[in-house]
Amino acid sequence: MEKQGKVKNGQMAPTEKEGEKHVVRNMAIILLIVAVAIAIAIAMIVYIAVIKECVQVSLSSTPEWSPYRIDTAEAIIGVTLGYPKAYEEYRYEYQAKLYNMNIDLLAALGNDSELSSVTWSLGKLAQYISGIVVSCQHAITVMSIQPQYNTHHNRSIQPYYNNEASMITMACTCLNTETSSYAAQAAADVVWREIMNENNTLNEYSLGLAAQALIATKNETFRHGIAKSQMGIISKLQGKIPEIMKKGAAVSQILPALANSSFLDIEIHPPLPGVPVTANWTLNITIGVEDPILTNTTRQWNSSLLVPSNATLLQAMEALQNEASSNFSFDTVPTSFGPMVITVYGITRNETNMYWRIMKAPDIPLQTGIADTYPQNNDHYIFKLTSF
Ligand code: B12
Repeated sequence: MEKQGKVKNGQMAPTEKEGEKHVVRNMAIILLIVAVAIAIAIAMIVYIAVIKECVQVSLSSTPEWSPYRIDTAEAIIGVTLGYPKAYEEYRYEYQAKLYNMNIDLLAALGNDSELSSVTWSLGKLAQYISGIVVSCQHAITVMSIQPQYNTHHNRSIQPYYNNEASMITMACTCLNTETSSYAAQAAADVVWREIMNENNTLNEYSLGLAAQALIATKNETFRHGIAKSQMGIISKLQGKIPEIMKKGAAVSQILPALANSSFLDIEIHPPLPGVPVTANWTLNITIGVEDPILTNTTRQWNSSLLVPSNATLLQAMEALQNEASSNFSFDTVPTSFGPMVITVYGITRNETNMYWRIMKAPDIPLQTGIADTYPQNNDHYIFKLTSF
């Protein structure tokens, strides 16, 4: 027979068994809370370790900033948002990337408020938005982006459109007008649905952008979607950080997302102190142009150029182009490998079957592009229009 509970203060007092049950339940709850707290602490340690490894890889591998290196801008944005302490902890490496970046960005916006020139092409909305935010030019219309969204959001959602929806969410959230807020909400819903879709095929880049977009909305209902994207990123980064974090785009899309921030938060970071201008030196260089295909042209320039120490071939070519007496000119397009030469001395290659091959005289093809080649005194380079 079960023991009956005693009457205490007019109420049934719990039996000994019930009392034991209470103690066990309380212990279980306490253990659960401790386990959850430990799990959260471990997750935070893992996140911070991953973020720090990403920052180190990015800072040691991203080329220094120059107006054509939008990938460096992306890396700086990503590192700053993902790990604001980077400025203190990796001061030298960080500053090396920052050279003139802000000034160039503001100058570019001043000359071309929609950053429509080819240098800023490739749909680099990340820079566009950051540029707007950093330079406080909120009045610039991002409305031009909205029609893109309207045309796309009725189609089936491909990962590509998901990236676009993420960027539109951030752009329209940044604008913060009545119409743009509506567009931001609609775009954020697209992003959220794709994240919650168990069969989504988003890679770490798209997951990063998606998380940033949802973070930017500051809408609590997206919290689960944000956490899901972050966990997806962590699992995709496993063992691949050294490879992935070499790309500025990866740093800017992934790091802020892991640190619960978005491109729009760039405005909360105060302007950073400038870096000293590097000393100039004189570089003697010969640059030749050979076009046996379109215009049958051969030209050569022997010059002494004033360039920063350790200048790239790109910087030397800019210096030559800027010399009043030289009629040398060239043009490039941004690519994932940096600026690619498409025009020399007014001759533009036909994209479908030609390129400007760059050789160290007499005929050794360069193994890197003009932004990653460092000429020595008396070097001779040849740009030869070549069919493929
Ligand atoms: C195909 C190819 C080319 C083609 C591209 C044209 C075309 N319609 O396909 C042509 C022949 C033009 C070319 C040229 C050069 N290339 Co190339 N090219 C490649 C290759 C085999 C594949 C690139 C690709 O299609 N990627 C896929 C597409 C989807 O990605 P993408 O980013 O949009 O591709 C574009 C850029 O890669 C760009 N591109 C191609 N090569 C280069 C090189 C540089 C320096 C730049 C800035 C851009 C660039 O053209 C692609 C098409 O638009 C890569 C090797 C590889 N596996 O990556 C080498 C590679 C990128 N090229 C290389 C080099 C060195 C050159 C040249 C500098 C060679 C030279 N001495 O002239 C020139 C560029 C000169 C210039 N004008 O600035 C190196 C770059 C190394 C580096 N870290 O900088 C690579 C990695 C080969 C290697 N391992 O040495 N290339």
